[in-house]
Amino acid sequence: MNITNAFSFRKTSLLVALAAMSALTTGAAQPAKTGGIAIEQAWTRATPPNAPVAGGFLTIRNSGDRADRLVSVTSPDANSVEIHQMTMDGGVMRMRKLADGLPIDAGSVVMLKPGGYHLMFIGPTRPIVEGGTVTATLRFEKAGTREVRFDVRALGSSGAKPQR
Ligand SMILES: [Cu+2]
Repeated sequence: MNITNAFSFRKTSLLVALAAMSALTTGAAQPAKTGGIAIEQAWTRATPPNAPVAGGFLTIRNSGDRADRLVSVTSPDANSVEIHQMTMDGGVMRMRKLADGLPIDAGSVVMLKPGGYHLMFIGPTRPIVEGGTVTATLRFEKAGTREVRFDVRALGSSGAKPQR
């Protein structure tokens, strides 16, 4: 694919994505509920061109009286999405995939943020640019699936806690 084709393909994808997203709820402005699960403050970070991964951050609130679990995530904007945990290992930050998903206890609020739990968008299928959005479908064991829109913040944006 030459540069001209790559550009027009990306532009078309972006337009299609924008059209599709108008039907979705937004994580930041309108927390939507399914069962006891509410998603808030979903955001990601702009990435340099051809970045292999991008982090996804959000707050999951379980106002119900039963424990739930985020079991899997898919996105049209990435080849795959994993649920990761960042840990300190001998002074080195490492991340690992949570193979069994992320437990969301009854009545709890779980924050996915830089330096902690996060979603990992692996192999973005289009550039993730500031001011844009990334969409994903989160599947919970009990609450079912949720469409979430992640606002794209500036490259290097750290949220509440610096990652570097
Ligand atoms: Cu990760």
